[in-house]
Amino acid sequence: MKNNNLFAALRAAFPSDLDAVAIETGDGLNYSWRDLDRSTAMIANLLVSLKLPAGSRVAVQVEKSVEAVMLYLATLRAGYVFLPLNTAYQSAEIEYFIGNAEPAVVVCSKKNFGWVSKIAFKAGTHNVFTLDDDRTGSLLERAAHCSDKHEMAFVKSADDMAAILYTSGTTGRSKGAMLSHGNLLSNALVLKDYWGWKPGDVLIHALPIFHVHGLFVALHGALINGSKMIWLSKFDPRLIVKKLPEATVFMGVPTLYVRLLAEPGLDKQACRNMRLFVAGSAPLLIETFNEWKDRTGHTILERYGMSETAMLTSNPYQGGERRGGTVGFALPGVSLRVQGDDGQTMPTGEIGGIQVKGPNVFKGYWRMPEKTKEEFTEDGYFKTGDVGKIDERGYITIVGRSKDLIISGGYNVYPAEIEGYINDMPGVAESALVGVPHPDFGEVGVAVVTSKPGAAVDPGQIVASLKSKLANFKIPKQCFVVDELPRNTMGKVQKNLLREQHKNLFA
Ligand code: MLC
Ligand code: AMP
Repeated sequence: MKNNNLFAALRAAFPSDLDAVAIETGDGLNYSWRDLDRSTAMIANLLVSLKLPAGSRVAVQVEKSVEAVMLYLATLRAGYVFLPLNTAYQSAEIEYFIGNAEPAVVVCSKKNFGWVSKIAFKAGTHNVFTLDDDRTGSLLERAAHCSDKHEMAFVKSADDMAAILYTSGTTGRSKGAMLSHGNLLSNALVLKDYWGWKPGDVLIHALPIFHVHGLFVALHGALINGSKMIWLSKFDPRLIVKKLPEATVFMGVPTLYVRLLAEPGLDKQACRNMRLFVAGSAPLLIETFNEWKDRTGHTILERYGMSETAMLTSNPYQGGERRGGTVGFALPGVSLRVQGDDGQTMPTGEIGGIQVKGPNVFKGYWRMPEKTKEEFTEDGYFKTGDVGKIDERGYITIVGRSKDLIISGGYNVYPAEIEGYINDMPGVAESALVGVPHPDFGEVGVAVVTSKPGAAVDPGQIVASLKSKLANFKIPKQCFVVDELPRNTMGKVQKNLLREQHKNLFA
């Protein structure tokens, strides 16, 4: 019987020369494919020694490092479920995720062990390890005593869960999108082919590894092709420009491209060996697309995806034009349609809700069957919450979102969450968070707040108070206190008017 473990496919793609370099870090350390094999075996053996029940979640909030990748691969290898968490999350956020996911293992950085372990123990987690980006921590200390031979866990069904990614989705609190081994493998294989991965490719990996883009699209892309990665723990545009001549593939959110364009060293010569620049996670401005072409001679390939589905569409790698402002075509195996409010399929060029189906589409939200049901149509399409259109040549353009979501520098900010915190502050009557254009982050949140009669509310204090509770990228970049919020006849706050009013704040 076939083992559906995603790790089996990734391991099978390792090159025959296991001593070749698999990962080179920004500070010059080299890891061979053999190192990856042995270290993932040791960590997998440590996990197995804990005698965790099947389907156990391994929640991880650590700085980016090669060892963090090994932990991810080891979790797959041992047959458990990986749950990555943004390093910017603070205690209230972590408390929610750990409480909701009930992981059997939590791995955090040493500096956070005190508060994270308290939260974990309260939620019934008995195993809390530490891992720092300097290759220290109790996880590796314990794994060092384990064998470097490990028999991969047998994954019976491709539908078995491999990872949970928390996402704000369309409404409500963060929900855990359950991604299966089959979801992730099918997407990796489709992209390997569609983007023309080939022997000798070298990927510059500069994205965080707690979201789809860095963890799945970039990492799986290189691994399933047996390609070397230049592994940068932080996004450092100058270092990337320096490393470009050694690489062939780069992936980034639009903010990364904007910041790279500000580097004087970015030119055709630096990009002479590159064959592919991929952008996604947020809309890429046509100005950035054009400027990149002028400076480097390369046409950025824009693609579209989400946590619940991994990659859905892509501009062509070859055999067609990469059109700026569009996200290309539905990937092979993905069925994508644009639907109107009455459930009718929209004619060419007309705008509607984007719905998708395919082997890459997740099975549902963790322990939320009702919510899952709401997000799927009766004929099995997932409602993405994105609004778009398809032109006469089949190119898909995303024109907006029906979900109330701000995407800032590639990170999702869910206004209802921030508004909830602001509304609970003393003296505040109500609030609205809207996204406005920003030259660096693409879009940022701006808070508009009203006070209770007679109360004096200080915008600076609101921001300071949010900073103590929430991940930094969620903090509004500006806060205004006003007499009232604009409303329509139904009494609903007109966020479009607020967006319009503040659209030039950062111009
Ligand atoms: C950092 N800051 C942000 C921010 N990132 N503000 C708004 N939006 C962001 N994304 C703020 C911090 O709050 C802080 O403010 C200041 O910038 C410096 O913080 P930093 O951590 O030093 O920032 P920096 O390292 O420069 O990070 C910027 C970045 C990072 C663009 C490199 O945000 C990033 O890596 N983004 C990529 C996100 C990503 O991978 N998304 C993929 C999602 S997957 P202060 O005031 O505290 O100083 C997905 C599906 C798909 O969407 O299709 O791919
Ligand atoms: P996440 O929930 O973090 O997975 O974010 C997914 C969302 O990012 C999608 O639903 C889109 O709204 C947005 N997104 C991803 N790629 C693109 C893109 N190329 N252009 C516009 N929006 C994008």
